[in-house]
Amino acid sequence: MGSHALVDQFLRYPRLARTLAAVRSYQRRPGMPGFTQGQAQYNMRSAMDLHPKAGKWISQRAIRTTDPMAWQIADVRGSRFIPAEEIEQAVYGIKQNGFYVFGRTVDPSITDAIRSFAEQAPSTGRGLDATASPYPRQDPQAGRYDISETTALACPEVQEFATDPAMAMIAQRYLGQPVLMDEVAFWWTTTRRAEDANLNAQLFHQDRDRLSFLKFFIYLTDVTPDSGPHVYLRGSHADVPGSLRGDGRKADEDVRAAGLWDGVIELTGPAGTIMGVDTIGLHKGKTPEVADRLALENEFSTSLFGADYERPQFEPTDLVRDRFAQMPWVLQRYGHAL
Ligand SMILES: O=C(O)CCC(=O)C(=O)O
Repeated sequence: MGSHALVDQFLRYPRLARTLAAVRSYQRRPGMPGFTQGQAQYNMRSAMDLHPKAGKWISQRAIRTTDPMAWQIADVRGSRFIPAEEIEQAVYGIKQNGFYVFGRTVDPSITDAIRSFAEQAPSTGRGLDATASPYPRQDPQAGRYDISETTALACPEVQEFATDPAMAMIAQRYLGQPVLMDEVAFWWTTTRRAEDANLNAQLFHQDRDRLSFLKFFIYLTDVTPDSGPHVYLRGSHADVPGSLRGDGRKADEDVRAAGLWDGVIELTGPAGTIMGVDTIGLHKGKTPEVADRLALENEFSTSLFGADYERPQFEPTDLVRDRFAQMPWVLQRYGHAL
């Protein structure tokens, strides 16, 4: 290790201490603080180089939510995505491997509705200098097209997915702290522009926008090894060698060089497949070769400390109003729309 790298390694410890203090101060602010200072975001990401569990460690020490409402979750039997009887198994599977693929696929009437919505919704091609417009499925120009959260929430089934109580319950049990729903992402990946792998999250990386979080993905198209599966390094949520701990993208070669390629899993499945994934573990999307992929994702985290977040405006369905009444803390980011 060069002297610069050694100094940087050492500096992660004071950055960890500063992050603990910054999170405590953030949590003391009333309501939902608007943003986290850039330097504090940098310190957090840098401290997370120390170990894949560093963010969870900080979260457990710095975030003490006293509001009893924070634990309250709507009836999990109301979920049309996750069977209530699979919740414990899912928590166990994520703890063991870093991910869990649910045994049941979602009813095609739901996936068809979400996919039809995505076929006409405005989306933005990464790396293109163009305004949002419907995904040009027959002739895409970019490797990834993102549909914004505000746009996505015009679809009632996306609202239902975003506010799912069973997913909130799994995140709460897995992370051992109250969680709030902090992000919805919705995107197509295409067979084009494989050279933009970095831009399109198709190189291994850890997510570090928050300290402690869990994501759920649903495929809205059939996903085979050739059509862009989500790829995960089994067990990397719990530990990885020093060579793979830094922030930023890593090539497949880096994972091979660490002798870990046997642990790389491609998560395939038909439209309607759902998975819970701790994306502090090393993961990526695989560039599709034969067909595009549509995926929808939500994230639950223990705090909004970290990356800037949106407060989308949308017209809530009756179901979402009802869920908000039952779990206002979990859904607080949508409070202004309700
Ligand atoms: O496309 C995928 O499966 C992974 C995407 C991802 O890791 C990201 O957007 O950060």
